Amino acid sequence: MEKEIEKLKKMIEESNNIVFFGGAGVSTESGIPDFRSKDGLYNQKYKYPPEEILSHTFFMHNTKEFYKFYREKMNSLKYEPNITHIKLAELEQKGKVKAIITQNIDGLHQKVGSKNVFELHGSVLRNYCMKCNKFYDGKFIFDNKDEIPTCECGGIIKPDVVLYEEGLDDKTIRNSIEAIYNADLLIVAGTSLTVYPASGLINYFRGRNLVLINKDQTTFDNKADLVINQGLGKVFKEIV
Ligand code: CNA
Repeated sequence: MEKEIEKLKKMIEESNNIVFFGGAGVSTESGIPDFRSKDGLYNQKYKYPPEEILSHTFFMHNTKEFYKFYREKMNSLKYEPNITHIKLAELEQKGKVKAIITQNIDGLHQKVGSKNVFELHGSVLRNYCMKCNKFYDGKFIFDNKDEIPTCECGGIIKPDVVLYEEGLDDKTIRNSIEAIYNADLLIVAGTSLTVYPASGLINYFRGRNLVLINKDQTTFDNKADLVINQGLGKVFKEIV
């Protein structure tokens, strides 16, 4: 592991256009469970499978049940950024990291000061009325005592989160592809790379080094120049 981290440090030193592509594993050390680890949400028992609850159809037809799960499991306001978020923000400040592309919806990269963050799956911190489009912040949704949060116009409020069956935002995808295409070092971390189309974006990488950091193996490991099967905190605390 030491040798691998030394290798990563050297790659970071030699690179001036790093892009970080992350998933739920980036925030597990903040206390937010991921989906597919053994203690992730998909391995816990609910009345409905989480994939079903987090779908557009379920939101439209079982809004009350959706919000019950969503408030219990998706409230990132309670959590703080960890060492990985912090180090990435520092690397951006130094001009090394040019973009963070995240599948996370928790807003923790921005909370610690990262600026160029592309949120492929949206954010729990943004919510809009489905009727008049009025904006509501995360606190409004998570602190709301109503079973279904409703706008002053009477419309139902929906999180700006990409649910299953919904498409990704075009501009976010274009920006992400451009960032990945121009990167000389792509660090892919804390993602099982099983959610499409997000995971397909890393195929646009043309740069020198592709690094994969994940506790478990992924199907992309054989494409990488360096694979580190380790917790992210352990790795990033070594990165200056
Ligand atoms: P996933 O499928 O749950 O995979 C997470 C991966 O991270 C797994 O392969 C784990 O082995 C790995 N992992 C977990 N903890 C660590 C760690 N400390 N260090 C290194 N690796 C670790 O999650 P993906 O992001 O791949 O799937 C995409 C979904 C998950 C997106 O739609 C997200 O919106 C969704 N999600 C987001 C959050 C969040 O915003 N924090 C939480 C849970 C799920």
